[in-house]
Amino acid sequence: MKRALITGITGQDGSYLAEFLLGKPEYEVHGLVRRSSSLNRQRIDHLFGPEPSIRERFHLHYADLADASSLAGVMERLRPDEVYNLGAQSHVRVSFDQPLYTADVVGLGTLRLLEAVRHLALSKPVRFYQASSSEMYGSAAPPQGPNTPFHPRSPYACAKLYGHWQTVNYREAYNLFACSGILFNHESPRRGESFVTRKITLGATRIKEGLQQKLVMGNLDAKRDWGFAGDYVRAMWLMLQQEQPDDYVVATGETHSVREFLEWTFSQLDLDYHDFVEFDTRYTRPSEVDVLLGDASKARERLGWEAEVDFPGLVKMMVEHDLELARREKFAMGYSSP
Ligand code: NDP
Ligand code: GDR
Repeated sequence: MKRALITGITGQDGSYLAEFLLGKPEYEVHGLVRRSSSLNRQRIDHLFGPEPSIRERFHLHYADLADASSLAGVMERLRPDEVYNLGAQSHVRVSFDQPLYTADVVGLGTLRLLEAVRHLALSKPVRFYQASSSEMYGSAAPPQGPNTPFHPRSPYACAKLYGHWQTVNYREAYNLFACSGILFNHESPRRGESFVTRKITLGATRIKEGLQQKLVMGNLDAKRDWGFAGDYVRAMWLMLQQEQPDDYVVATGETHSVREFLEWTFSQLDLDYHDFVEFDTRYTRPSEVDVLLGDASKARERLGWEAEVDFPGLVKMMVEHDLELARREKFAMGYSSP
């Protein structure tokens, strides 16, 4: 059996990656979880379902990226073959309100985990994946690819850049099999509710069902290269299966504005977004990333990776999912049958 350890397993990507690896019979998957006052495992609960061949290969352990001793303990106990570092305070806007916390978990947290991996690598081979981000390119002109200089524009992006360079340095200094995946935005029906795509699909479908009157948004002109999270976790795994460790950009190569995402979503529901969307500076950022557009040609050529879900397919998938949620919510409130 191959043993994988995932930080951030309760998040969007962690849940898709766990599913993807458990779909391979040779993998045992271990995830790190944090203690919270109420359970937040909705994205992975189904993996503890009736299928014993999955359930028996899936395990959770308490640890925190802020706590080096917990990481070292888990690493020694489990001795994994692959480590995927997906844990993070991943919200860019929130990182302006909590810059030190974000730097600690996202930046130093990566270093803490790398140290634990380095110690393990003294006694067995281990491969490490770092969840780097297109936010590291910040204000660099599009398209952004492996040779584009970084120019981060938020505490989150600065912390990710620190984690990225530590990953590169551990590869060079200690000959560690460490890869950094510079992933552009990727979304899904499991996307956190406060990221812009999910906020839009949740809001528009609730408006359609009469559960909400308006949607209050920030900068509609920002452009992002949006893909489907399910496609992107495949790229993470592929990076760790290569002969040599390297860094890769993962993106669709298409960019769309937040306004376009609104248009596509509302028009799918036969609504006009102009009738429902309001602006509030509460949702703008002190410094913005205007345009992200990734060049994933290296990932295509070396990993054979391709995005399978396109922009219209992504919007449709999210709208259909959230419309069903809104209908259930309405039914639960006693409006009508579903
Ligand atoms: P989410 O915000 O959905 O998930 C983040 C995960 O990190 C959650 O499981 C969360 O746990 C966990 N976490 C937060 N703080 C800590 C901590 N102190 N110790 C351990 N775990 C912690 O993020 P995504 O799944 O969208 O993203 C996965 C990774 O990829 C992140 O590192 C993100 O920054 C990065 N990334 C994401 C992109 C995207 O478009 N989605 C693009 C590029 C990079 P809990 O549930 O307890 O809060
Ligand atoms: P981003 O994602 O900052 O790119 O980081 P987010 O969805 O939060 O914002 C995308 C763009 O939309 C604009 N925007 C709004 N954003 C939010 N959240 N809420 C709003 O109401 C709103 N209105 C407009 C933003 O200003 C921004 O320009 C995501 C995260 O997943 C990171 O962890 C990851 O590293 C990057 O993607 C790649």
